[in-house]
Amino acid sequence: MYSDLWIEEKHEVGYGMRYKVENVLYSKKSEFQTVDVVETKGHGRMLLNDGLVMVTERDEFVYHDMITHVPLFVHPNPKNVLVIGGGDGGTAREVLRHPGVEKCTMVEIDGLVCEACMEFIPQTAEVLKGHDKLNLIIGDGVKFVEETTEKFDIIIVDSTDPIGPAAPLFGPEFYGNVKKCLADNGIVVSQGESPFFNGDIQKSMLKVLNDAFEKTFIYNFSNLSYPGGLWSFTFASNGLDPLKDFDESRVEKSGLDFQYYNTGIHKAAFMLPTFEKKNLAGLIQNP
Ligand code: AG3
Repeated sequence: MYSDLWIEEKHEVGYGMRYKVENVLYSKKSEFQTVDVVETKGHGRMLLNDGLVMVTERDEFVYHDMITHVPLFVHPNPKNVLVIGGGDGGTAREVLRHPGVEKCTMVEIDGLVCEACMEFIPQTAEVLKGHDKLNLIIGDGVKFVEETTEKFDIIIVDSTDPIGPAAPLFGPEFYGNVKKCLADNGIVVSQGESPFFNGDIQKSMLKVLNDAFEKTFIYNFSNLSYPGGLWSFTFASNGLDPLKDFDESRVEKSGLDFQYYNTGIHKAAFMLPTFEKKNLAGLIQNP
């Protein structure tokens, strides 16, 4: 009975998700947050930041497919990609599967997240150990977009919830700078929280994006590890439309094999439940 260790991500609405833990592999406190990697019974290895589930081996493919392949297949020729956050490496791993990508810069604020994942979650973090197209920077993404003069075809904001170190990644100054360093045909995709629990955050994010960009969308996916299962990404651009400019034939031609992403899921992800559409009315161009 005493060896029966469970962890729980508690949600403020009085709900939690519990996982049986077989082994604690890593547990440290960085200057930003606590970083834990545990071996769970049913979800494989799991990364938690401040007790919130970030990644599990069992279902990380869902999130990483959808944050990456949706924009990379909408943009006709993405060569230079920026990832803000994404310390577990899963997003960079998927970006770098596209042979047309010449460079992927990743800016993660917390080196301990990369350290923990490189040691204990190689499934996502192997790529961080060295890839000729990856430029890994341990630093502040907010500062990076403020200071860089480089232009990116795609910017992916792979952040935690808007508390702690990720909070500025949801604000207008940040997106003003993102806009500045996007190439003309650029796309920015960001972690967009839960339609069920975070309607208010989604609304404020979409307001910020809608003020800065001509086109703004939100798209959903469902996974096993985030509160409620249904989760979202935002999509913004000054031209490209994620459905009208999606050339489906490129997916097959790419020869890439996916566990979650396919052309049907790409299109379906932009079809929203009514309550979400109503909440974001006037701020998104989803059909
Ligand atoms: N990014 C975190 C998504 C939000 C999770 N929220 C939560 N569990 N309350 C995941 C990083 C994957 N590369």
